[in-house]
Amino acid sequence: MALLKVLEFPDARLRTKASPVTEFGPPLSGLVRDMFETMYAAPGIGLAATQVDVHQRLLVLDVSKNRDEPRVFVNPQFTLLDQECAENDEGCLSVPGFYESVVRPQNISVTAQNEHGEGFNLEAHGLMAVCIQHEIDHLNGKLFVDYLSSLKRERIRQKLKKQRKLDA
Ligand code: QAP
Ligand code: CO
Repeated sequence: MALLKVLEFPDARLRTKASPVTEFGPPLSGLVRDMFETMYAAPGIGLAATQVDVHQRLLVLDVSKNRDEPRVFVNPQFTLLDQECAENDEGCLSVPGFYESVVRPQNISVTAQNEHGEGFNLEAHGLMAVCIQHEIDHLNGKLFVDYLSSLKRERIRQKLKKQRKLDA
């Protein structure tokens, strides 16, 4: 098991569009295990492969209260079930320390594969729907700060830069 290094905004690698996963097997399972370990340690509710500098279409999440419902989505796609949107505070392991309100659809249908390559379909609502969309955005090179005003985004960029200087 290993904790993976998480890329931080504004790292250009977070802008990479990930490629479909085509190889299922031990290397993928090892990556999934390490991504869960990294997510639970943070602690976080979701992590996309892009964030650990692996540019493949894979994400893990666990939005359960007891942290005992790990879910893996390989090559995920979603459609809206209706037009209902709501505002939620979002954070991101790649934007540590910052939480901002983002408006997103609340009801989606998701198709994906599990880590063995078997297809599945599920409906997601509320936080689970928000988290899946946030993580799929990562696979497309998009961050939640992109939904904020440029003023807010630049302030976050400056504060993270200062914080990293203090940490160094
Ligand atoms: C995405 O994000 C998400 O700032 C997952 O210092 C979050 O798990 C979707 C984290 C909220 C919807 C709502 C953030 C950990 C974890 C931090 C996360 C931090 C440590 C973020
Ligand atoms: Co994120």
